[in-house]
This record gives sequence, C-alpha cells and structure tokens, in this order.
Amino acid sequence: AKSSAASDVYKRQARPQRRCDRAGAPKRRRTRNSMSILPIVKLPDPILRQPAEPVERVDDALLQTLDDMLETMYEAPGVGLAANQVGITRRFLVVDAGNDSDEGADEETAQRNPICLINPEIVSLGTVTRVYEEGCLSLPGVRVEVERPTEITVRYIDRDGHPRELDADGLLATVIQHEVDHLDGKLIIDYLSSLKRSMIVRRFKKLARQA
Ligand code: GNR
Ligand code: NI
Repeated sequence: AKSSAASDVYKRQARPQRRCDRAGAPKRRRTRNSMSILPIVKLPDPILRQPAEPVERVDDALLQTLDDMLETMYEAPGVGLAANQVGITRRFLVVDAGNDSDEGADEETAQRNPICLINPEIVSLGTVTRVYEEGCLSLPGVRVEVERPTEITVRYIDRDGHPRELDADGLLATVIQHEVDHLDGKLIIDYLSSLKRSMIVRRFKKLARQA
C-alpha cells in the first residue's frame, strides 16, 4: 500500500518504543488505559476512497486503536465506525447497534453492545432486502435511502485474535454492511444517481476550501 500521512500515524503507533528512551526507567505498562477521540475524516478526503488492507496481526496498538474508535463513535455519536474514517486504511471496524430489547430505551437505560470486527468478510447475504435511510459521520448532514439485505452472516477476527462468525439482522446488519463498504472505499452517495452524487461532492469540496 502507498504510504500516506494517515497510515504513517498508524505505523508510528505500532512501532515499539526505542530502548534507549527507556533505559533505567521503571518498567512500564504494556498498554495505555486512556482512550482518545480521533478526528473523523470527511468527504472529499481521498482516504475514504482508498480500499483498506487486511490486518496482519492483533497487537496492542490495534487494540488501543479499536478502543479509541469506540470512544470516538460514542462521542460523535454514531452506531459504527470504519478504520479509514479515522485515517487508517486497514480492514477493521467497530459497531454498537444496541440490543434488540433496546427499543425505546433512553440514554440512561440503553445497554452498550460494542463489537470490534477485524478483517470482516460478509459470507452470506439474505434474499430479503429493505430500504433504510442511512447517515454517515464522514458526510455530515447527508441522508441516503439504501437498499440492503436484512440478514447477513459476517466472518471476522475478534479482539482476542480468534475467528468468529456472526449472524446479524436489523440495524446491526445494515451498519456492518455500511462499514464494510467503507473498507472497500464505498460511500452511501454511491447509491445515488451520478448527478445527485456530484452535487453533494461539489458542496463538500466547497466547504473544505472555505475551512
Ligand atoms: O452513525 C451512523 N448511523 C447510521 C445510520 C444508518 C445506517 C448506517 C449508519 S453508520 C453511521 C456512522 C458511520 O458513518 N459509520 O461509517
Ligand atoms: Ni459511514
């Protein structure tokens, strides 16, 4: 993969601390406990169009990034976040579509249900579809009606490095498909006509110029 500023950020996180910096210092925890809110990449940043590369191993840097992405997602707030939305062109994502029993739950009573998916692959798509109005943290203010299968099966590696398979339906299935699209460089505006899509892209380019 081509080196970009953002993937360099990831390399910097992954690189072990140089020994000389730590000489004589007390032994340090292997992991940070704190989480950070990461900046979310917005249209027209070309990172969003770059297909993400598979993760090679689950290490502390990846686990830390997953925690940071969860915190970033909750703070936004959003129900899913793909790695390239925080500038990392690797195949992982986080999602929290709540619980089935969450219908009508307020912020106090809603249970968190964070799921981290590494190298996700949708291995089966149901035949029944539905249209759902989707939003995207990388396209603030844009809503697009997207038709997708209601039920999916996704195969992935979990935080412990173990392969898993998950049957999802409802919002969870919709969001996982939305996030896997991100990892393939695909956005919800790609489900619109090219005229509507180019109007939205032009609006975001103008906004970026003014910023
Ligand atoms: O927060 C989000 N809400 C949402 C609503 C309907 C369908 C998909 C989503 S995902 C989105 C967060 C986001 O941009 N993830 O990539
Ligand atoms: Ni999105």
